[in-house]
Amino acid sequence: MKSPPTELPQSNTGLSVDAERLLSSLAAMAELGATPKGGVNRQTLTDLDREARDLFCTWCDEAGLSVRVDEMGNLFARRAGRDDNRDPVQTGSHLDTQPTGGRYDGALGVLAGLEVMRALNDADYVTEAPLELVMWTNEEGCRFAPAMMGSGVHAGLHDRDFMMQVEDPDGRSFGEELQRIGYQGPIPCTYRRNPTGALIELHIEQGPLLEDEGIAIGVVTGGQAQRWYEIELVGMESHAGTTPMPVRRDALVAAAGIVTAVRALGEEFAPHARTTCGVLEARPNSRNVIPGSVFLTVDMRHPDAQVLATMDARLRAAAGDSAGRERVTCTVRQILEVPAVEFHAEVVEAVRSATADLSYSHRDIISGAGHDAMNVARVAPAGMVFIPCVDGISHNEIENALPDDIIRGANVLLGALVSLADRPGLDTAA
Ligand code: HGY
Ligand code: MN
Ligand code: MN
Repeated sequence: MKSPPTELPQSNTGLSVDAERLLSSLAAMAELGATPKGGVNRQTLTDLDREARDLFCTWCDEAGLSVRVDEMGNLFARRAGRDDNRDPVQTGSHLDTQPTGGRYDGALGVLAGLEVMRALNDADYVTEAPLELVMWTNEEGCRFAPAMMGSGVHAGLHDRDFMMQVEDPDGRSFGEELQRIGYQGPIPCTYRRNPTGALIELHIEQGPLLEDEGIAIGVVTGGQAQRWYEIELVGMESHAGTTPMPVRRDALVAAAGIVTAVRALGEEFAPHARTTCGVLEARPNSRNVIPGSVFLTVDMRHPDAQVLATMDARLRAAAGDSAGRERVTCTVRQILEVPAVEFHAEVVEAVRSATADLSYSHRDIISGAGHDAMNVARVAPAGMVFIPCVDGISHNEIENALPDDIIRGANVLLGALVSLADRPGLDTAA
């Protein structure tokens, strides 16, 4: 693991984060859902998510932040500014994880944002515009699809009532679970009700680029487009021992053809395309019954929306062909479309100059993963900061980030947020 020099120079604002405090908050949060392999399983709206939210709110109270909860359970923790009429400069991320998630995906952005508030308190520094730390509900989308749900309703990309009735694999609805954990708030989940002057999200890169190049900070200029699909295949359940091969209508064989085609699409549209089948449920899932039906998910991404549209058409054709060969029915449902996003030039520049001010090595980078900041960018000035993660691994229990990288990222976040909050409001149209 090559990593940049370990000096952590002070910014010219004289402000800096408290490294030990941030690292111990990350360690404490990682205890909630800790797995034997060192990862975290803290899926959205579970009791562990509630514990994480409770801890987050306690820490915000201790830091003197006033917390409000919206209808989707998004949490907004506000630090007053000298001019409280200004739209707040926001930061934050998510606390929900994948089932085999890591300690930093999401939690880094939330807790580094909290550390920024704590560091400003230590310095008795009050920014011109208020600051807000946001914890978005259900960023991962693994228990309740789609991903980035809380920020998606906030930004007007998803309908709140539709999301409330989305069910998890056990048939529990999002709305019931949100109420059950006690985090369905009274505040409307709309951007208009919770405006953003500017937003910056700190996240691990979740890829190998920064580490491979020995670069400390990724100045994120945008995010790639992504589409999520659910595919239902229906054939004929039948006896594994008596049903002759030529008459079978095997939904799993049809699914296998689609999985192979999805992988081939990723290779055909290399080097930027990313294609994944993450969920495959064969029913009745009995070893001596020909699968009568299969549920399959597809995740496709590409920086160029046009190419992704081409891949969409190819996926649908391949699914139809594979189902046709096996004489099974095939339904392809697109459940998420995140357009490619370009972050706001002034926010990107604030990140770049905060990084340069600290003499950290940096490069521009496009996000391969989806993030809440990409939804917010649809309605307000937004940007992101990346730090390397070890071997570029994420969505895996061995996900790791080095302490010096974490502190560098948090110091860049501090400098960029203060810079944005102390200047006149951004031109939101830019
Ligand atoms: O899928 C993603 O890119 C994010 O981790 N939700
Ligand atoms: Mn994330
Ligand atoms: Mn993630």
